[in-house]
Amino acid sequence: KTVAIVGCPFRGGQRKLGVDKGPIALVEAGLPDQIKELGWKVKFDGHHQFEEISAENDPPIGKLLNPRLVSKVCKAVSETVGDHIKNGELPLTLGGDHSLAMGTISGTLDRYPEACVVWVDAHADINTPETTGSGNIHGMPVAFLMGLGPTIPEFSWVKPRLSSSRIVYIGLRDLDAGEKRILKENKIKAFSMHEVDRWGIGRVVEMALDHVNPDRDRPIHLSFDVDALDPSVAPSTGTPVRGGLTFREGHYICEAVYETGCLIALDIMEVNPSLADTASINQTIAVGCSLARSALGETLL
Ligand code: DIR
Ligand code: MN
Ligand code: MN
Ligand code: MN
Repeated sequence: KTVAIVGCPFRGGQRKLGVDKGPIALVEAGLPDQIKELGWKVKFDGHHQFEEISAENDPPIGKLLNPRLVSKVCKAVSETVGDHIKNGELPLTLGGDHSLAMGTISGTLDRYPEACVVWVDAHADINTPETTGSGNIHGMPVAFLMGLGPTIPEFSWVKPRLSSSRIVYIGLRDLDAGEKRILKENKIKAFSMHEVDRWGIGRVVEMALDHVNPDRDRPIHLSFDVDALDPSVAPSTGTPVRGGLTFREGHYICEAVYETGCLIALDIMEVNPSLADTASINQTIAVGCSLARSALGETLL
């Protein structure tokens, strides 16, 4: 069993500086060695080097910001993730902003068309190029993966293969009006913080997995945006939203997904080691590492 770390120092899917330093910080904090201690072989040969596309060569397409850059980076990431899965390795992608999941999940679906996605986030990241208010593509990867919204030739490599029944959300609490409509129209299962409060995280994860993976026989791609956690737990992230998951709730999700034995790809996204004081930054980096460890088999006993 081998984990392949895919470090993605990328911030082009949103406007804030610093999230491209997330993967570097997670690795420098010792994540590769921590994963080795869990009994995995770890492959990491440096962070992804992305070719630059200068801003003047990448004007907006409609409202989309940095569209050619995001597309090119995500395409490269999808190939890398797909290759690791083909080699029998479990790709752990470190973001970077969450637009990268367009790449990671495309790579997963290339190898496992039947895979399901557990998306843990304060946000649904399902705006289309038409519904987006911000133009930030990190708010849109799920729409691209599902083929919602208009066709953008620059993103034609993204095959619309993720069906609405194969994704489930946990942790939502900050959706745009268009996103709420899209979730309803497509009958997408979502457990917001309201459901976490009502049922508790144990029942929520069980119901979430029952929905996307009733017989626990489908491969699972876990895409974890650290802003799903409460800002008191993960303060150093680009779009913190109060009322989030506790430290234990976040880790419980990872532990429960690991326990299924179905995890085949993992994303830890939106750690931004520049948006707070040193203590908060270190706290957020540490939590990024411990979420990854929990999803890879670390137990409390
Ligand atoms: C908002 C915020 N829905 C947008 N999305 C964020 O820009 O589309 N996603 N922050 O992580
Ligand atoms: Mn996100
Ligand atoms: Mn988010
Ligand atoms: Mn975000």
